[in-house]
Amino acid sequence: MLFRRSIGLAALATTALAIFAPAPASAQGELTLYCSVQEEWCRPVAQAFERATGIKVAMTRKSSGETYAQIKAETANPRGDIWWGGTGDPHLQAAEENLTETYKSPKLAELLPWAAKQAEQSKFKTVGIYAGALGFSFNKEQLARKKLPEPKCWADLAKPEYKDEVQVADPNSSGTAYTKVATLVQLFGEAKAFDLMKAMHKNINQYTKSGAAPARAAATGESLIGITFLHDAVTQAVNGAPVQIVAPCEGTGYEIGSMSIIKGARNLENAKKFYDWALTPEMQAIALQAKSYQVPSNKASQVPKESPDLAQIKLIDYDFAKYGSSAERTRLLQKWDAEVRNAPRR
Ligand code: S7P
Repeated sequence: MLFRRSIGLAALATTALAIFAPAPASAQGELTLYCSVQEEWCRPVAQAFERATGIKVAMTRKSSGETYAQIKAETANPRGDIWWGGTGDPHLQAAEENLTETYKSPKLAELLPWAAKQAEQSKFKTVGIYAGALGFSFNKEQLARKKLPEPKCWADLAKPEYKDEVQVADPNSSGTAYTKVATLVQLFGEAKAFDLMKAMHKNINQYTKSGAAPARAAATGESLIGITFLHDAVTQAVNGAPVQIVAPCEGTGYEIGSMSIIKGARNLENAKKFYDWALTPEMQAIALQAKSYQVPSNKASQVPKESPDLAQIKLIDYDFAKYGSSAERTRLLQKWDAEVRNAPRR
């Protein structure tokens, strides 16, 4: 996959004016937005869409796995219109299970190949909106105080000297943590990956609900090490936290953050309006205000200078078709619950 830094600022000016023009006087209806990025990014997105269109947005923020489960639970009586953000695997699973609508946005031609491929692969039931690599960060001050060596590799996180020093989310609720499970399986093979996760389990101080929480815990020193997407650790570094960000030495996986229209959406036309808007460079630029440093999917979007340079990271050829399939995601989560979550910690 080709990740590139693209700049198209000049091209944005005209559409930017249209997108951020004052709200039309008359109300244009409603939109129920299920948002799976950080709250700090969800809020300005909802507000900017309201300003641009006059459509009233009811937004709920939940992690990727939780949102997938909610949409599935609401199949008989869908409440959400659009699911924006969150890792691609559960969006692909929702597509396969026919929980999301087919939509070919006129904006698809403006997307980078990895984002358009996500749409083609799902028969246009989801689409890529950003990308980001997985890794970890550690608190440099705590590391020095505890006189511990710098962790550089996935395998280091299983070493006894890091007992109770590692935090990661639960892959059932968190797309980030499921990406970690799928990444380790693809890097090491399933048997070795599960052995590694069982060994790491002894070092885990908490399985959080949200994927980005461990980056905040590493930033404050509540946990020495946090496994997250690298861009979530960059947010902490930009805020001045004493963290070191690590792309693991063995290589790592990545996400294609995605967006899907929910099957049976009550406000389908408004969901399509949001979808088209969310693929524009103007909308994708809101990420920067929210200190979110993923690589955006529109070719003309500016990649923030703070974003981890994916071309410089040893990325695996993540098999989204397999690890985003209903059978594989369900199987791996059950196996993780049985063999890792419930494994002894001593
Ligand atoms: O906004 C940051 C981010 O890491 O959060 C999304 C994530 O799926 C939501 O958190 P969960 O791990 O709790 O599901 C990512 O898609 C996104 O890059």
